[in-house]
Amino acid sequence: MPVFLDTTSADFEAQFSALLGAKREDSPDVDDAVAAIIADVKARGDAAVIELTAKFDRLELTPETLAFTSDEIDAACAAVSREERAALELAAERIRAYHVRQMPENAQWTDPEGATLGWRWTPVSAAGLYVPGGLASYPSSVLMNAIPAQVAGVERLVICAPTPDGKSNPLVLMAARLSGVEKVYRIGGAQAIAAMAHGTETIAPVDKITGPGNAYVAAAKRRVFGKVGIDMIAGPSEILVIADRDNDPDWIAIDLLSQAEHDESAQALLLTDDAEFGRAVAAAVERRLETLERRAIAGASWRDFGAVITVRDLDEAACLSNRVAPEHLELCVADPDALARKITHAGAIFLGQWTPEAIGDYIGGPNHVLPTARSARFSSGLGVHDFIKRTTLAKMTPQALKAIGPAAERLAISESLEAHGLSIRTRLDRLNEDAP
Ligand code: HSO
Ligand code: ZN
Repeated sequence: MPVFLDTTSADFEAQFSALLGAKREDSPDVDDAVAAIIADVKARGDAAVIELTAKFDRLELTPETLAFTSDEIDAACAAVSREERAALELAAERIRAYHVRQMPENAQWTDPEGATLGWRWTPVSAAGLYVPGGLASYPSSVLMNAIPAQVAGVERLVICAPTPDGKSNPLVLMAARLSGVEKVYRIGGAQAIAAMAHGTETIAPVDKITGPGNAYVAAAKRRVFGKVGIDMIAGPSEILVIADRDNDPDWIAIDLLSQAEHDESAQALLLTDDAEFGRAVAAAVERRLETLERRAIAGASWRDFGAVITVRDLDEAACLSNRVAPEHLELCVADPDALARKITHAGAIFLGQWTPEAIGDYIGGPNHVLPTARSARFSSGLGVHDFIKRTTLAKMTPQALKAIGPAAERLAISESLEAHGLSIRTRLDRLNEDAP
């Protein structure tokens, strides 16, 4: 059973704080092992990657077989059913259309002093995407990571996807092909992150690494940060649903379970202004859990971290939701647009009862790589911004330098940086000499 809270009860604050502060993930300390793997790959390149892959994935590779060949990818694509291909293509198209609109504009203007200023966006040259093996090998995540990079104009995009015992996921390869990925390497773990960050004889280094992974991958991403850029360190999935009584309890129940089934540490929360409706949803969850394929995972998540919270009204629900800053927020209420205006911290908002969160996981268009663990307070989901950087521009005319240079010189002198001051003064002096 999840916890049942009521904002009118005296101990609500304590219970809610406990819910917010619950440590959902015990991250094993793998940092020493990861440091050793990275050092090994740095020192021995391909040989280290190949040895580690044999050890961890029981797969014997050579420098020639590190990456899938184009023929192998063709064969994998041919194994994908027509329906799956069509679904993946529609998803790719919609995700692309959304992210194209995300591209920010360059800017340039001339201010009253005559200084021309601005900025210009340029893509990173090469990006590497990590795709986990096993249970969490999601083709949809390939699209969500690769397409923003492609839209941003990243020239070289590669994937590392472990294939334990040589088993690969054809849909992952198909998604890679649909999103302009140049090479897919069949390697994983910290060794894959190290190879992408530092490069080996056959794997060219990239500038930015994105994508989810296990504790080893997360630790490796933290360690290579600085040498390369990384996206976020994603935690277990979360969903918060705000629903009024005019919903089918079963719909809400299954929405909660849709994120609970990702991980035993996932968190699903329901906020409702009707206690009876809350109990009906909880009962529907139990019914669904009797048959759901992933009932062991979803059930554990719901039991350990789930909650049904009765609120006084929807305004209070919005306030509490903002304190949670959930990864996903569903607004199943009569006027979802009005309620959405009160939401200040959430990774993604799904408005109205016809917008289940799962639409956003696959096909809506927005990205499904979103901030977890309350980090929506200060960060956003993956997008084209993660693959571009801003270069600032400044151009002075003699008049502009004359107008604003003396203040710069003054500050340089105050900072005891003589050459700084002189680089301005010499020019100002010339302008004064040249003046009639
Ligand atoms: N909901 C997950 C992403 C995903 N769902 C992939 C299905 N496949 C991110 O929180
Ligand atoms: Zn999901």
